[in-house]
Amino acid sequence: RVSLLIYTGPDGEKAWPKKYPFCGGVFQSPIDFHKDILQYDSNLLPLEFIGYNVPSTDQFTLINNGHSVKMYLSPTMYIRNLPFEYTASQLHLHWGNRNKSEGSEHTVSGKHFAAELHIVHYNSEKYPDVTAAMDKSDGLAVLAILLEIGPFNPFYEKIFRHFRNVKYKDQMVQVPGFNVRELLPDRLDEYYRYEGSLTTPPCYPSVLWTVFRHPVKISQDQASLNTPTHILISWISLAFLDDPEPLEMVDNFRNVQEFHERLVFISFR
Ligand code: SG5
Ligand code: ZN
Repeated sequence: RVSLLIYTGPDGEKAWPKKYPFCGGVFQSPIDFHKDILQYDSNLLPLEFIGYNVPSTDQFTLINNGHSVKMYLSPTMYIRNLPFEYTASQLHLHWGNRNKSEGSEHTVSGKHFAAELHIVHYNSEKYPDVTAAMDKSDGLAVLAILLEIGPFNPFYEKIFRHFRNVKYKDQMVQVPGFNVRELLPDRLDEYYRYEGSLTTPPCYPSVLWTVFRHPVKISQDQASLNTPTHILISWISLAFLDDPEPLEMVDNFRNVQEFHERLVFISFR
């Protein structure tokens, strides 16, 4: 049986620190962005995305590992305008469930968004791969995109349309390359920046977070909220455990963490 990442109940996130001490430590993520902790920083430039326009002749591997689904990115994709050069590793999503449209990890003034996309990068100037980087304080940079319900989003559909083919554990498909920049909001200049952690065990405090201020819209159908007939073809309940007893993977977001004595820097006033 695969080890399931559990968010609620006796083995839920409150119990993570027992096995994973970092989860009870400092610099934890996600957090709530509220005005008392925000500080404008004029040095925060828009990030530059190199190699993000991936030709359709290249492929991304999309895989269901039994507790979530992730898409490996191309090692030719990297970000500039951070303290180091960070190379793309994979992207994944956090979401809620059909009955409530709250699945984001970060919140803004206490408000959740429907879901949150994470694009994980590692410091390729100092470390050979994401595994070597993930427990180092300057190891990772994650971009977070808040998702809300709106019109159909053709760019996210380039991923979502393949989810029906990775419904079960260990299924894998190849996704034709596309411009990953199109998953990001139009405005790249406005974002929250802080030093935090992985939002899942082992919760290493190794992540330089960039959370874009402006959410991106996907449709209700794409999110599958309140549309049980779409369950089979969308990301909301993709992650099944071993057959024959499939279990929906829902509400895979961590609650916001305490943020004492720290500041979030913002690129906007
Ligand atoms: C998800 O979030 C990801 C992890 C990721 C953590 O649990 O899981 C998936 O996408 C399904 C496998 O990614 C992996 O396990 C791939 C190595 O952990 C990492 O990215 C470690 C470097 C935590 O990442 S997050 O803080 O951005 N949420
Ligand atoms: Zn994540």
